[in-house]
Amino acid sequence: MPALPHIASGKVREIYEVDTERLLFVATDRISAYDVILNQTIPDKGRVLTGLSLHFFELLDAPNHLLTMDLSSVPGISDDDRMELGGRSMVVRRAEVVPVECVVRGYLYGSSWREYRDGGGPTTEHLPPGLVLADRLPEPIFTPATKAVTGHDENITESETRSLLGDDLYEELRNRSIDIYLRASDYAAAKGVILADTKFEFGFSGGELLLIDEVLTPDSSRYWPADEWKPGQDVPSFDKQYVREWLDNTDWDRTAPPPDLPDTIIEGTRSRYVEAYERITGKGFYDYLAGSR
Ligand code: PZK
Repeated sequence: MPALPHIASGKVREIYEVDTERLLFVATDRISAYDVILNQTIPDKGRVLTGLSLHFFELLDAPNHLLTMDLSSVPGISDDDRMELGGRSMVVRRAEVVPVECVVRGYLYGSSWREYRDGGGPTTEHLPPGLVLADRLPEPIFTPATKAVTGHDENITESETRSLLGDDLYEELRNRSIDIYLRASDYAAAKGVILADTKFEFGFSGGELLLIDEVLTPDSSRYWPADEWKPGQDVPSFDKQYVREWLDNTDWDRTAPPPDLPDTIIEGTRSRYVEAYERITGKGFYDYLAGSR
């Protein structure tokens, strides 16, 4: 997109280099479902996610990589780029990425539920017996993962993580991650939303440990409408359930290429993202858009 050196591509995000100290972190409108990138984009999805990250960076007031949303400070951004990138991009402080995904879980779901059901694994070391799918945990647990070669995250034990990072950094990341999870989940609960789990990334810059990447977005977190949560049952996710249900009613085998999404499903998915932004932040999405251009 912009005429800046490209540093990295994620499934739905891109990173460019601004200078030696700064990166441009861009959330695209791409969407993945069942780990496959769909053929269609969801208009405004990247701005919804960036707006949510911005909201939580401001709310949490924890040391983080955000420098500015103002792209006029970035050399090499054309007016066309600014139209395309505005509201979906953050100028961030370049950091040394800690090679561990800091996952915090308050509920038993996803890969952790599967480990638990199948006799235990790295994420279930500290869990009592007798829990059911989607149960609330007695207290939030820190369940780090590493990027595996497959691109899939691989859960690792506490002792593996301590060996990788050292005890001091392990404990710092665990304490910070759980503290942020507790604050964000209390905040979400007041809006009728359960923050089931979330993933943070951290990096070092100038000797300081910073929260980096996106924070508390629906792509990095599992948000549930509180009134749809029932222990023992699957819980529909806020944002992606609608597109998943449409995909489930096709004959798609969940390997690439996925089927094309009809316009009605694209539009329905977009409104669910916008609704998630408005419900979680309590702010109008159109006000965010107006302020971001
Ligand atoms: C960084 N990623 C993951 C995210 C991708 C890859 N502040 C930072 N400093 C240095 N590196 C990173 C960050 C951040 N955030 C994050 N990779 C590098 C990632 C989005 C898209 F392709």
